[in-house]
Amino acid sequence: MDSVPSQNPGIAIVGNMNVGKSSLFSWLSNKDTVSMNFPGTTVSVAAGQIKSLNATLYDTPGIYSIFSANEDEKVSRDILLPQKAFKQIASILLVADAKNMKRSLAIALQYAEYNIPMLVDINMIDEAEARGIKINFEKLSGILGVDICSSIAPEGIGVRKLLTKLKAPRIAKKIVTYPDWINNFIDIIKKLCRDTDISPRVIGLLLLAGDKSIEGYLAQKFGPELVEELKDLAADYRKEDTETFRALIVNLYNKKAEQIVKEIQEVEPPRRNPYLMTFGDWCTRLHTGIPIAIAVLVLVYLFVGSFGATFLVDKINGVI
Ligand SMILES: Nc1nc2c(ncn2[C@@H]2O[C@H](COP(=O)(O)OP(=O)(O)OP(=O)(O)O)[C@@H](O)[C@H]2O)c(=O)[nH]1
Ligand SMILES: [Mg+2]
Repeated sequence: MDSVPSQNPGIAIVGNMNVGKSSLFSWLSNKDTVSMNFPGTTVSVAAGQIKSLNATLYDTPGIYSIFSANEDEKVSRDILLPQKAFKQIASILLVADAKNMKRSLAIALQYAEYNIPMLVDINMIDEAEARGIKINFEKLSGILGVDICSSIAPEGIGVRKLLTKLKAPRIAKKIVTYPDWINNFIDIIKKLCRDTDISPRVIGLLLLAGDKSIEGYLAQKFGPELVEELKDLAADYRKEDTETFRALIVNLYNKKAEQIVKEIQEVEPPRRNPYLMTFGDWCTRLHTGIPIAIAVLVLVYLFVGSFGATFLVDKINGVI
């Protein structure tokens, strides 16, 4: 891999849709943000500066999978390839939704394949807590091999620690196991495509998925002949069409993510008073609810009629 430029590197905020990426972006970057059109698309990407790190931060659209062909999602993946108007991405800030760790980890495992230093921020911890979701951050850090932060983005909670941890993000472990034929194809890529800006593993996976952006990148770097050869080779290895491959590979990430969630997450239903819960149930049932309503009315009558109208009025008259 090419060495990471030390002067004003790029940091990409990535993650699923609606997880709080843009909210965090506004806390992390300075006020002078600009909106930049991503080459070959109608998608705009917000760019801002993180002064303390001397880095440019990019806010990307939400992504379901790096193998999606959707224009918005393509941007969140292709920003990791060298782009003229953008700084080379030296690290990734992956924003996860604490309420939906399976979906968030599935995408984290995919970005891990890029071999670009990554920091995972688990956002929306307020909403997760309200649902009784407890996440073991330390265990997750051990499994993924990266630091884990947490935040409540709209309130800026967790942002300071995030900035500190962004100084030295780590390269994630590669923990998804692929079938042998995929590993064999990746080995060929390792031999044929040297000194690439992203890892040969992800190049191999994207070629098998029929991704046009990676074909364009390789054509520019190694010439169109090699790309045609690699495309034919990918089709031979894959046997099925690219859509079937994408479904297979996304399923692998989802399964691994599900397995991790079982190890790192506990869900405790919010504790409620059992007596109050039983009383609430009685109130909502017809045969118990009506007597309760009558009893409440009688109590109100006794309170207002006997205590208020007789006792209190007599007392007040006595005082006057
Ligand atoms: N309760 C709570 N709400 C949050 C948190 N972070 C973000 N939100 C809310 O979630 C919504 C989506 O936040 P965004 O920052 O736009 O999310 P995004 O990831 O940029 O969304 P896309 O760009 O559409 O993928 C907004 O209404 C935020 O106010 C959080 O930590 N807690
Ligand atoms: Mg956004």
